[in-house]
Amino acid sequence: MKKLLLINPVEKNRPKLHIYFQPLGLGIVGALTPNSWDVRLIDENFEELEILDVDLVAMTAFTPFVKRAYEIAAIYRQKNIPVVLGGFHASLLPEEALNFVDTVVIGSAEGAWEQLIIDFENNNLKRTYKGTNSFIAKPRRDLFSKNYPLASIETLRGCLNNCEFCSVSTVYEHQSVLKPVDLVISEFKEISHKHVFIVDDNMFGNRDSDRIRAISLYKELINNKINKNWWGYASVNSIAKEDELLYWAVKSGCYMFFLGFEADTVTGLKELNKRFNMEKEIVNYKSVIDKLHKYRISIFGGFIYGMDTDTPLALNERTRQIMNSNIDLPSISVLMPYPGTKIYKRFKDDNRITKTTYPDDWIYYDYRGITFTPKNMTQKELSEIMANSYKKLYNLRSIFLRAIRTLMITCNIKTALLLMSDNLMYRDIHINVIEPAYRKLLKKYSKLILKR
Ligand code: B12
Ligand code: SF4
Repeated sequence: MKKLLLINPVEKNRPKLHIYFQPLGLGIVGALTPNSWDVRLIDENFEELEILDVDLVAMTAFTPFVKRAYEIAAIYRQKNIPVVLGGFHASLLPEEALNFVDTVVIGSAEGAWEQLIIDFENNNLKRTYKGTNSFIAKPRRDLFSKNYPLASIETLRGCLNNCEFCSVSTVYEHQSVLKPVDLVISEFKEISHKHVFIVDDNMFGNRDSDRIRAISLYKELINNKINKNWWGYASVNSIAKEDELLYWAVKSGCYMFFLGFEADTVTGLKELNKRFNMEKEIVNYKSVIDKLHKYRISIFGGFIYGMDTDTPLALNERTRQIMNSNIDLPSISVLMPYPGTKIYKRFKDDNRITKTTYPDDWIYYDYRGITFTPKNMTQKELSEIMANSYKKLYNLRSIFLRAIRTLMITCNIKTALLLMSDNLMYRDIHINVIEPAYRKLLKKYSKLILKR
């Protein structure tokens, strides 16, 4: 029997938010592998890397974890075991990846992995494969570590929008495909976790057919008595119009939506090519927030700092606006020029990318790094603004008051506790003031709530 080793590489010494999210891509690769193969997954979120005697190694990697993937590849390649890399970073920079691994899979695993296995068995492994954006197999959930406190599921892939900072449309070539509802339901039936994260970038999609499908999916979750608590991403514009959708979403178990607000100004949204967050050239987030709260859905709101239209004054004002908003779980991050995005190209052309010693510097392309020269402030100023904003957003008083507000809005103690633990987790990541003993307690506590 041939042996395939899947590895989820994790860069150590960086914030550990990823320990909540199962590596779905590797689960799909496992599912596409013929039964005649023995498949094992080493997940560095929870396990130490082992050097095993296998026939083939396959890894996934986000940009900030790719350096670790290359390190692991070197170890296995030294033993003459071929290494394949897939996922976002390798899809965006296949030439770079090919310097460190034997084969790169660009885009989806589907349509590429099956051929790769045939070629491998025939001693004819190619350098690159390209997948097709489709749903063929359910991820092999038995491969995932039991330590993940919530399950992840995909119901659509890709996005038709074109935000300047985002790599999704590049990797999936501006397509968006829907997973058939019956396949999603049968996947939900295999999930034992009580809490589920729907990873789709834009749950309601862009087309009317996407919305109709979303409603039928929520109805089927109810008809099939799936009975999970779930959260997912939605775009501000689609959610503002969607009473029927919100009604069924909440009935089917939705307790939170992540909304990419990004900026609070018209100029900022235009810069990001995210005009669709505005209504008639006006940024009116309050009505969107109120609408979700009317349905007792809590809000995880994302904002970007450091755009060319941002000044120190404007950023302090953004923080003030977030503090005064009713967002239940605010998340702010520095604009990040990921490879393959339009913003990366623009900054590179202007000589503004400052972390360029690749692959080592890819580790900074995560929540905490500042990798470019901002236009209206220095990197130091931006870093100070971030630090001050984190302190304001995640001080214990703010977190506590936010939890009370969430409780009043959602009338759900579990949601309020869960969001409080998420806010504390962000405090831990960004301010780093939690003692190890409390950190352990926090982990246990959030696991306990997630189980119910
Ligand atoms: C869930 C998620 C997370 C989770 C973690 C998920 C995990 N498994 O670890 C969390 C919230 C922690 C997270 C964190 C981050 N994320 Co994230 N995340 C996602 C999201 C929304 C879904 C991922 C997912 O499960 N998709 C479904 C699975 C099936 O897709 P997939 O893993 O990509 O796999 C498919 C293909 O890539 C391919 N494939 C993948 N691996 C392999 C391996 C092999 C061998 C093969 C053949 C194929 C293959 O096949 C799969 C389909 O068949 C994506 C957006 C998206 N559309 O994917 C962003 C996304 C992947 N994240 C992104 C980023 C930038 C980040 C952060 C760096 C954010 C930040 N600023 O810090 C951090 C990095 C981690 C850290 N520092 O802790 C970017 C990646 C850009 C890049 N260049 O790497 C994305 C694309 C979002 C975006 N809009 O740009 N993320
Ligand atoms: S809407 Fe979201 S997933 Fe789509 S391009 Fe914009 S940021 Fe990316």
